Amino acid sequence: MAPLTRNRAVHGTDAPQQMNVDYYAQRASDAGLIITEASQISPTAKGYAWTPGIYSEKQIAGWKLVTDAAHAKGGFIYLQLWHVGRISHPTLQPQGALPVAPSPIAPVKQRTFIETGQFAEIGMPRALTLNEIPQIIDDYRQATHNAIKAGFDGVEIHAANGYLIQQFLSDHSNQREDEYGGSIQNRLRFAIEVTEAVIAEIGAARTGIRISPVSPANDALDSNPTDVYFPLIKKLNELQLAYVHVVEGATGGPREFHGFDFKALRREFHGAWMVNNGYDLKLATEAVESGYADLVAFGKLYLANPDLAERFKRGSSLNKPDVATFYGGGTKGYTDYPFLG
Ligand code: 8OZ
Repeated sequence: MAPLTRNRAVHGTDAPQQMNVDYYAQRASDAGLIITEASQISPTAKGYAWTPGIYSEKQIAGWKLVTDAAHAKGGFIYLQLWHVGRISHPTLQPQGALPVAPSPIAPVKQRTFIETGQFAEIGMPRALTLNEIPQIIDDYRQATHNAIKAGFDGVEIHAANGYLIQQFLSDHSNQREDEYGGSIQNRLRFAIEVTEAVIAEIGAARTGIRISPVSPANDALDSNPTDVYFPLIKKLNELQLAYVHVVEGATGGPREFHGFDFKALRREFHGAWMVNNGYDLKLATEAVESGYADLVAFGKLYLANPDLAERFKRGSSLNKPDVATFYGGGTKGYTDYPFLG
């Protein structure tokens, strides 16, 4: 099950609550591995209303209920670690501050969803100073520590979809002149240091990372993704991760992208390769049987089908995801999708 933002944590504390426990428990005996929705590693890491955090005791306690329920069903569950960087809004930030980013560059025509229940334009972020970066890396380490306390089997680093780590990777959003910007090696530095910090807490065998090399999501597409992602994969080989998780194409959109060779990128990596974006049973079976992918993550199909794998096995029809209930709200469109009889 792929990570899916659902905006249903407790308002005010961003702690998981009973309906979140029920939602994950419904899917835990069916999915081989659940990757949770993205969860902010600190208050500044938040970019949307009611997303869960993994930095406070209340949040850890809420997640512990989720992992206990998933494990009781025989499931495995990884937490996705998230810092949104510039994809936020002052009303979501401590003291109404500006969101932080590698460089003071606003994403073009991007909106976020704030706690009034409305969409808001994303503005200019504040560039992180060089001496603030170690604290953010330590926030990833602490969040990993918290995830272990909360009973997770592992963590996935969210380096995709135009959030902070991809903002450092991309020449479009990173125009720093210090050791975190400029050359490819410098733009990879933040991603690698975060990954090393996470591994130091939980071990490489329980650490995955998600990337989206060609996704225009949140306006962080690099001008030459091949130049960035092949060296990144080479570096990741040295770290012996549990897996690399790749969003192919535009997140939630077309899989086609001219001039980027995902098959070659896969061959570059020596470990387990997880793919995502628009997979159905046929495409997934081909990806695995051809030896291209080791794992396939399903997002919207799992959202709407708590027993997706069972439906695949039986060749059953699938429930349709209801877009109107994706982000925010209660149990409607969340824990009420029917199971097979
Ligand atoms: C949809 C809405 C809000 C956030 C991502 C975490 O794209 C997200 C996200 C998706 O990775």
